[in-house]
Amino acid sequence: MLKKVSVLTGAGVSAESGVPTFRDPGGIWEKFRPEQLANFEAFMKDPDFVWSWYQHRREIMREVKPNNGHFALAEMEKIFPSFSLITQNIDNLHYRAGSRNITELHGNIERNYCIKCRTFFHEIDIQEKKVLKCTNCGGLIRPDVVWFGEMLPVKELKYAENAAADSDVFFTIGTSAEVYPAALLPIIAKRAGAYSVEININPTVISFDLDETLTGKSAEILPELVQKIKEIRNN
Ligand code: BJW
Ligand code: ZN
Repeated sequence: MLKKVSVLTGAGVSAESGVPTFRDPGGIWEKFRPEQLANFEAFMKDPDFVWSWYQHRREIMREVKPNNGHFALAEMEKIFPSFSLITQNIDNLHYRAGSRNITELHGNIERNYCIKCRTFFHEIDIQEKKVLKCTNCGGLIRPDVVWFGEMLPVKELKYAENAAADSDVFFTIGTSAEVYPAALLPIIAKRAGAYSVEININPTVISFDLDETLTGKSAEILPELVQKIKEIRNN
């Protein structure tokens, strides 16, 4: 019996909720290149601009709801004795769908901290288009997300690498697998002997390295998959 199942998700999982992806046509990076916005230098150069972009995305993320793909993953957590959900997403939708064992590799847009004294700020007025200043020290407040050139959170990355290496089955869902080190996780899992499955609407740079690719929308494929797993387990 399959005991250890791990999943890596990316922006595609939230696409059907209405959250734009990064690298698809119509995605975020069509208007703004990542190096313009998702790095610390850009923030220091024009904090109000980068801040207003995150405020815009907070607005979107507060309006949207988890989709059937998120809910199916939350159900899978209840089915398998060991289930790790590793996400690159910062949008909280896995949590809102009921998943609990979540490892966030790229942070969370609802958390923010002062770049000087590291005080955290969770309640952000989304109307505020200019960057907020720390009430303790006056430092700039930034979102607690991982920008290019920044280290991923050490504990989370270690957990993800161990889970990948220890999986019987590893799912890679809705990610272009172009951003490292997250993109290495499916490869770590495959090399360690996991049955590696990708779910995506398009082929990706890692498709040929994996055992199986299920082509289609995660919000459609994942509920069908959960249904099948339940049928197999009931027989
Ligand atoms: C659907 C669907 C549907 C659509 N159903 N599917 C090794 C080689 C080269 C470079 C590097 C390297 N190691 C590190 C680097 C540098 C860099 C990097 O990876 N660069 C690459 C671009 C080459 N990495 C870093 O800098 C990382 N830090 C690091 O490595 O630290 C150590 C270090 C420091 C300094 C020097 C060297 C090492 C940090 C990476 C941080 C990434 N941050 C972002 C922004 C987060 C905050 C924010 O949101 O604003 O994270 S970038 C962005 O990309 C975001 C995402 O989490 C991440 C991945 O994107 P994702 O989720 O895959 O989205 P898309 O749009 O790319 O793909 C969507 C997919 O869904 C597509 O495939 C669609 O087909 C599919 N899809 N609808 C199913 N309905
Ligand atoms: Zn401060």
